[in-house]
Amino acid sequence: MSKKKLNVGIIGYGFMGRTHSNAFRTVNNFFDLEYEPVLKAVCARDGGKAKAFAEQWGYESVETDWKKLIARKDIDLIDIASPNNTHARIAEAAAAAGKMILCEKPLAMNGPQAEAMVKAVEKAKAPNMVWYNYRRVPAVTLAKQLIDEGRLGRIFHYRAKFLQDWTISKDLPQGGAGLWRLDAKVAGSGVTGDLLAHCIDTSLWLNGPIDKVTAMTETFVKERKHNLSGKVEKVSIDDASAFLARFSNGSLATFESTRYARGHKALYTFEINGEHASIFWDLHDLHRLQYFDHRDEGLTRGWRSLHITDSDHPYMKHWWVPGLQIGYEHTFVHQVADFLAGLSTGKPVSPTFREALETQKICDAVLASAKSGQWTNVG
Ligand code: SOE
Repeated sequence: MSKKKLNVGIIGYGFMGRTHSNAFRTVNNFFDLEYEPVLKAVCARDGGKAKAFAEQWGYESVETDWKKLIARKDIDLIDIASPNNTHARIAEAAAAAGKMILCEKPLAMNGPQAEAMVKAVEKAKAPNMVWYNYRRVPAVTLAKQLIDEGRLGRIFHYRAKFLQDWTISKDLPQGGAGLWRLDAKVAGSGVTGDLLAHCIDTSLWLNGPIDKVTAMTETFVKERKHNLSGKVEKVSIDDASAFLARFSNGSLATFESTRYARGHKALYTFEINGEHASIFWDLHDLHRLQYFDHRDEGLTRGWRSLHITDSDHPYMKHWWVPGLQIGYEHTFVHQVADFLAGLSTGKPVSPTFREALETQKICDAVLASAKSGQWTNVG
């Protein structure tokens, strides 16, 4: 069957530009879908780098102005893989031009900006989705299935952390390519929007809404040289952020993220404790789900280490033979596959901009609480 072509214009060629491009290129090899992404154009201010990226990944053309990309009649979908401070204006213009929109996380710099983006895509009825990719790790998707089936029973605790260590050196500059995550004017916030946003997104999906939070943040290195100005400037991002939360279902939660946990490169873990069963997941061992069920027979009761590689497991029948594992990049492929399948059924695919707005509101509440020292209601 010949596929319906979906012409993609991507903005940005960094780390996320690569993960998304790989997903667009790979998806139809493994998933049987009505739609097929076509890598039409890559857009970035640096024309030389954009051209090199286009050659490497197979994009047909290059633009250096995102407004021109959006104005092109041959582009169906705008994929925003550029820094956070560009998301809102690109998404709003793309929606007004009738494009579909995929946006890298976090959706925006803050809640009000995200709210305007939601209005824009909903007014335009533009299919939209945010790349919170960890939902599509098969083990995490299975966790969702087990919770929805009621296997854990009433949930008491949710515990998540995302730890890194790459900004400990005070000699690391802020700003510019690769280091804009350290510049609050570009990133919006530090680890709250960059890392905790992942933990929050997964938790809302698995455990429902969060009502209130109390948080603390710290900026350990107060000044860094700025790559663009060449001057030493104040650091305004949060280097570390931790908060307590109360979910609407009555469960209690702790969330922690930092870029100062020496030895940890990307340790995202969560544990959920319910009345009957508990679940634990670790990004460093992403194909395993640890599961404890108190209803097991006493003699052999214990934590089970499930290897999520069988064809019964979420997404796995599309890949290799049972027992062979997949990795990080596949989560992006799954996300594109679900988005394309959603175009065929006409159903929105999660997380939509509206769903990602909830994560943004919680990030705002965390930052506000860290400032005021008070419990803060979400939204
Ligand atoms: C930061 O180092 C980062 O790349 C995040 O921006 C990503 O969202 C996360 O998945 C891995 O870490």
